[in-house]
Amino acid sequence: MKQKIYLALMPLMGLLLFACQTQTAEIKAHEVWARPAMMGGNGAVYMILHNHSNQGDQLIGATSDVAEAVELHKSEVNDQGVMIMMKQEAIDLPAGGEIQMQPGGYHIMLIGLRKDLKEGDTFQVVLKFRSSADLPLQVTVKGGGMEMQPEAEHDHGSESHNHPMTSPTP
Ligand SMILES: [Cu+2]
Repeated sequence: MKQKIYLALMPLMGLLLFACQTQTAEIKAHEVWARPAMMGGNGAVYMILHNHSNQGDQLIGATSDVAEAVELHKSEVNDQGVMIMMKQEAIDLPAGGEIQMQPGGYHIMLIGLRKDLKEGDTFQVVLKFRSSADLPLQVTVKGGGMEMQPEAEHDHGSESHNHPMTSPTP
C-alpha cells in the first residue's frame, strides 16, 4: 500500500523538479525567460519567484553581464491610460509567497544590452535578496510568437518615465 502511494507521487515529483531550477536556496525561480532584444537596446526578464521558507525576504536587485545596467521595474497603467514603468528599490517576497514577474507587471529590466538576445539564446542573471544568498539563474530567450516590442527604443535613464504603448506589455 505504501509503495503504491509512492509510485503515484512519482510523476508529480518529477514535474516539480523539472519546473524548479535546482537551487540550494529556499527561493526558487520558475519559467525564467526574456524577450528577444537588440544590442544597444533594452530587454526584459520574466519569471515566477517562490519563497518556500517561513522567512519573508525582499528582492533588492539583479546583475547580468549582458547589460550595462539591470533594474527592477514595474509596469503600470496610469490614470491617463498610459503604460508607465517605475523603478522598484525592492519587491516583497513574503514567507510562503511569490513574486510574479510577467509582461504588464514586475520585470527585470536589462538596460543597454551588450549583445543581441535571440530566440533560443541563454544568459545568466543573478538575483540579489535582502536576506537570502545571491541566486544565479539561467534565462532563456523566447519569442513566444509575440512581435518585437518597441521596448528597445525607450530611454530608461530616469527613475520613471511615460511612454504611450500600443500594446499593454511589458
Ligand atoms: Cu522596464
